[in-house]
Amino acid sequence: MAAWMIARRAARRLAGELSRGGPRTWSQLASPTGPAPAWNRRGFCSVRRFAGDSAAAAADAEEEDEPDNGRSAGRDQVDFPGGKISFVGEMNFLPESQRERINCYRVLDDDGGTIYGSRFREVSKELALKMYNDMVTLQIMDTIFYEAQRQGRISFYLTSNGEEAINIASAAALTADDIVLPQYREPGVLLWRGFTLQEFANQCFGNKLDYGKGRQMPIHYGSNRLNYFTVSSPIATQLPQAVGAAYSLKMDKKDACAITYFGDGGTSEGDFHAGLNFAAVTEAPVIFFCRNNGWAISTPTTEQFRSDGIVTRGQAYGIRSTRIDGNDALAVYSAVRTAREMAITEGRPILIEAMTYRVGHHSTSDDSTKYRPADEIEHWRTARDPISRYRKWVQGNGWWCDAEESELRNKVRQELLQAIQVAERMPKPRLTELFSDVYDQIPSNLREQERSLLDTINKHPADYPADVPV
Ligand SMILES: Cc1ncc(C[n+]2csc(CCOP(=O)(O)OP(=O)(O)O)c2C)c(N)n1
Repeated sequence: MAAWMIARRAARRLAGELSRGGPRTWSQLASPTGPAPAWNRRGFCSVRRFAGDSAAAAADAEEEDEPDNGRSAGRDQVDFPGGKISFVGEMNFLPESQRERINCYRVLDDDGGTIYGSRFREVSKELALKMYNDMVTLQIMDTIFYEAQRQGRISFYLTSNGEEAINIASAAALTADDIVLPQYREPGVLLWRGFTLQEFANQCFGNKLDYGKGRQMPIHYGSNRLNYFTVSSPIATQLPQAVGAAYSLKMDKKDACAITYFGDGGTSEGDFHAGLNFAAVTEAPVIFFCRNNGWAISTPTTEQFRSDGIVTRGQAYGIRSTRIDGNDALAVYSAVRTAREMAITEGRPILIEAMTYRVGHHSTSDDSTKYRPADEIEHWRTARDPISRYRKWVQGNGWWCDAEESELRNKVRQELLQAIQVAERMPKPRLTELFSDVYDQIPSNLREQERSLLDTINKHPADYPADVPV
């Protein structure tokens, strides 16, 4: 035991013995005869054990041995607003971090074998293959749309490279009634729900079949039919909205939850904090799914926050939280299914932090080799690729072979090229759509802007794109 720990223990004993009846140990506090601390009564302990491994057990043992988290053996309790709190004779600052980082739930090792003793939710052959199919489809979709942007056929694109397991396995663990409020790097959730390649292409080309009528940048997908809120550019705005949606599901006693996705960068927004607090207080059945991919455009997580990632923040807001390997499809699937059940049956928010890496550039407007080493990207693209890891597991079960692989890749490629051709030829929405749908009755100032736009086009027709009908 470190010298400072011995000294602190001695001080604690002294302080306890000077007060009435001597000190109580952590185990006494947690024992059936003593009052269990609030965090224990809420079941945080058992949740940690479910997700944990020997490291969690070691951490538990350490807690019994040496409490240093401000919940230690105090005797006199006072009813402050919000509940009883113990007094201690020692000034106690909560440490800024735990001695060990929170561990990470994983099922598949890097070679696609299941880790001995890992617990995970059963995945049937049919489900496993649909998951694999969609992960590959998402990867091909990213490659082809990215190329289309480079060819100048669409104005913008953003890939989910390296986050295919997060996209598809989390979607697979939900039901169609669950409401999705995405950031922008989760089109795979929509793909899983049945958004067609043609629908993706229509949105990216902003043609007249795009549900947003060409008014949003590419990749801002949305679908009423599939319970998928439209992506909005300002990050983290979807979090408080997700809590509202989840709360309404709870009021209606629906067997459904809301799930909202966001990146590590999104957690610096005020909306992240408002959303978590709002959810904890209203006990809304919402899953906060954080994709911690290490980067927010060019800002690494080391410059984004000093906490042990995102998972620790959940507990600070009174939200049950877990950290998982986001590149492990089975871990993602198991965690989201379990989170979903807890959220709905217990009426509570859950936070999941999925550790991963953004393999692609932030978007087509970015060149990430300017701020991170190319070999780091290459390592994650190859050695840590979630698709090949999952494929090894699927293939190891005898469910997949090389011939099926090339057939699938060719088929998806063909379908996508066809969808792009159709989307590109489809006329654009009329210009007047720019002004519709915001207000029930278009107000006079917007009418005025519409007239002014038409006048300008009439005066300078050559400066206006010929393929947009006026
Ligand atoms: C409110 C707001 N602030 C800043 C931006 C600019 N911006 C767009 S994406 C982005 C980084 C987001 O990073 P992260 O949440 O980690 O998601 P990732 O792109 O890594 O998936 C920023 C700062 C924005 N869109 N909205």
